[in-house]
Amino acid sequence: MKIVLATSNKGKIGEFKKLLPNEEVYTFKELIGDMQIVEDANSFKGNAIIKAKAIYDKLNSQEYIVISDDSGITVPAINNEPGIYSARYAGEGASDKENNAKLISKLLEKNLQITPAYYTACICIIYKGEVSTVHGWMYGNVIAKEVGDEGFGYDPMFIPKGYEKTLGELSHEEKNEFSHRSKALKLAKKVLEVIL
Ligand code: ITT
Repeated sequence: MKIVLATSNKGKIGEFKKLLPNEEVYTFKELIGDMQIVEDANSFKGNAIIKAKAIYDKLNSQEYIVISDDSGITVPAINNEPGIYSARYAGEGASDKENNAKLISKLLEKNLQITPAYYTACICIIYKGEVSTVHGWMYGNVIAKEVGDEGFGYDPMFIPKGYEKTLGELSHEEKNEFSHRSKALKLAKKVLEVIL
């Protein structure tokens, strides 16, 4: 299978490559160069479709399976922020460090050292023009500080359910056993079994 990842996020690319060890995996940049995509839908699913379609249309080939991922962390105690705005919580183009700092300050404003949170991933697959979407979730708690340097994004602030360490302290292999992305990708593989 020739898979094209419709993402520029290095953390996602690393995880997808580990989760798809036996496939030919390309990033869209390797095939068509850089592209700015406006993600203006109001759901993970809507934005995942926008990204996959943009790359599928530009590639203009029946040869590749295009896979996009729209994801984020939701914290119910602070009005479900940052949700679909996770990548740009501290502003357009914000770094992971800046987004984490904003989340920490929002939690501390409400005096929350630890509170429930969950990650969502919506994966969109397009093959020969057919569009499918699947979701995966990972539940746990978010803490008002960063611990560990593994993973990316909000991982140093997230303690998965059943664990006492943050994802920043767990290995890629451990995270990939139960992450929102790996769960969605398992469903995506089932979809591919049907459409291929
Ligand atoms: P692409 O659109 O190019 O895929 P992006 O980073 O802009 O990259 P999203 O709009 O889907 O992608 O935003 C995802 C953000 O959610 C990401 O930047 C992180 O801040 C956060 N996130 C998603 N999955 C995560 C994970 O597994 N670990 C940590 N943070 C994650």
